Amino acid sequence: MKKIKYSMLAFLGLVMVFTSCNDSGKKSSGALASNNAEKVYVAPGEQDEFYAFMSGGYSGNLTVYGLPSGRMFKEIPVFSQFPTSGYGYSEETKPMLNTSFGFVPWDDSHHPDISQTNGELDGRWIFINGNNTPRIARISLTTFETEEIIEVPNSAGNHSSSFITENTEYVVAGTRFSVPVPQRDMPINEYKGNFKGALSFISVDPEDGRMDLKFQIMMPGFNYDLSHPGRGKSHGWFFFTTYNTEEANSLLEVNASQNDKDFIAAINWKKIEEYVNNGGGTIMPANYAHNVYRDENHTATSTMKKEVLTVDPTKVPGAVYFLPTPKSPHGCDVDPTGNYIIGNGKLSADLTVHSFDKMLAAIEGKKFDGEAYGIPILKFEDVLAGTVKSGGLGPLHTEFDGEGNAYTTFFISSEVVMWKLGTWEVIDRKPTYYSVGHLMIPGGNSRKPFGKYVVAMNKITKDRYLPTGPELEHSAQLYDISGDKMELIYDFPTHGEPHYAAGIPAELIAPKSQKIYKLAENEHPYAVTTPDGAKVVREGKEVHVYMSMIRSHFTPDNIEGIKVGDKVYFHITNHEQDFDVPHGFAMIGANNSELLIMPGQTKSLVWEPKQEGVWPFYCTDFCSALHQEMQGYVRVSPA
Ligand code: CUK
Ligand code: CUA
Repeated sequence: MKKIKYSMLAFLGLVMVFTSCNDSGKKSSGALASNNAEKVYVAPGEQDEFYAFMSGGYSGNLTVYGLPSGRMFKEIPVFSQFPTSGYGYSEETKPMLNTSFGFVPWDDSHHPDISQTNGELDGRWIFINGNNTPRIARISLTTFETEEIIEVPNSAGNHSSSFITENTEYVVAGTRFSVPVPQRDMPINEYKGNFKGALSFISVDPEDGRMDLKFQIMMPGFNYDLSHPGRGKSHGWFFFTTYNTEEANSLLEVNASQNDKDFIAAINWKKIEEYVNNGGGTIMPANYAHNVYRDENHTATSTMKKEVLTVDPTKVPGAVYFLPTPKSPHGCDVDPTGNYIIGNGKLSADLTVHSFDKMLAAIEGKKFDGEAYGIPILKFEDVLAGTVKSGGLGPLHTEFDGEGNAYTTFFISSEVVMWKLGTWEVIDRKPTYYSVGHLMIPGGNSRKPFGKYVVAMNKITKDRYLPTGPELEHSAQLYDISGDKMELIYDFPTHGEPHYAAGIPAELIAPKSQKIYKLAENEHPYAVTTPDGAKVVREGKEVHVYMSMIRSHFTPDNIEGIKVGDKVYFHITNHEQDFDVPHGFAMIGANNSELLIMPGQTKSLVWEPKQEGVWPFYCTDFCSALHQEMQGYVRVSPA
């Protein structure tokens, strides 16, 4: 039924498009607007066709949207404390935010990527990087909870992350800043030749998704900006854009943009994997946290690791090459066939497309143009597949529709340009409002893109929404790409700063994510699985309240015998077994957070009463007609 509707609309679109040539894009004609409204309209009771997972940028989280409606469904806390659910405040989740720098309850998340099997999205997990305090998180696409966070040592500005190889063998993280390795006190102006750039390969267990930092490649001290795995024929390789190959320690333009060309680093990770499997590499001391949230008892554990396996790339002949790429390339994208590697010089107009086949031929023929720190540099002309004369300015990122077309964002000229792989001709261009960063097509960085929509994530919002003080939420724009040309059909606000997003058909996720934690399987050490099990246990100055909750009562609901100066742990088990019936818990004067406890789950919150009296607590999530009856008191006596 949907198909019929779309083709009819496409026909209408042809008629309507002439009424809409309005460059400001602000006020389309009423007729066009209603046509587009139908394309994004999801009627009451119907559901969206795609999930879109958008990075939260400086919110440190991941937000979940529906496409085409642009409705936000959820904010999943990842690197930031989140009082809405108690993530990072509850005893169970606090360890998730441990790092070698201590408890770090914030980060800057940039690039989500969904796990893959044979180069296609499999919808099991989504990974995202913490850019500031280098971390990679794995989020379950069944529970929509963060299950694991691993810190990346020897990294600083974890930007070239978190991208997935085509069977999720590795989630890969590259450092934006090169730093002294190991970290030490040294003059900053001795950067050149002394700082290192670590590229980290974190293995992913195919069964449970557990991450493990398998090896780090210690590269020359450039900035490693973005990366992309090889696909299909280039599976086994990974490509990283670099800038500041001058190795300047101060990046005023005069310093860092002297070189006409920087590099794309091509890494044959299978070769390096073989090398380390045969005992190659050097174990170095390194402190980093590995935090795992365990499903059986809903409790996180944090382990501090002490060493890491490092690889000097010059010790593995044939594993690493540099591909010269003009003008400080930013985005690095590989097309679904795996042959084309696109590096967009952010200070240029043209897009540079390298050929994987030509790269292999040049390596075979040993046609090098010198070397950098022992790493062979290939000749630009030998690896170049083509140049897209875009007519735009400031190209950043490229996605693919699976039908031979590529879509590239232009930050400076504020547009998305659609072009053809192989002929390099520009097919279409549409303005964005304003200054687009990344874009996303569902599956658009995999071997099997789903086409249909492209979402542009814009850096500047200005006049698109009602003003909300000096800052507006960032703006996403939805383009219909099911026709021959792109058509802007919708604007919607996004939360934090979505740098990148990952989209996937709803049918790959929705059926399995109606998850219920079975009360009978709750192995939390402080769980009470029947209301009779509720109790208050004193251990010196610590008091443990084993509490149960079910519509519409807490057991126990009157607690006495607490003294000022005690440390009271509320361990609360939700006895509901219905989908979507959490209960909340909040205590007056508690200076931490509430808890939101899912059916079958146990969560714990610490409260340290400062004043004597009789203090209430209550359920914060409206759960039944007797929600307001869901309350209790704690009596606090003098110490
Ligand atoms: S990005 Cu992180 S600075 Cu172009 Cu992937 Cu926005
Ligand atoms: Cu339980 Cu409101």
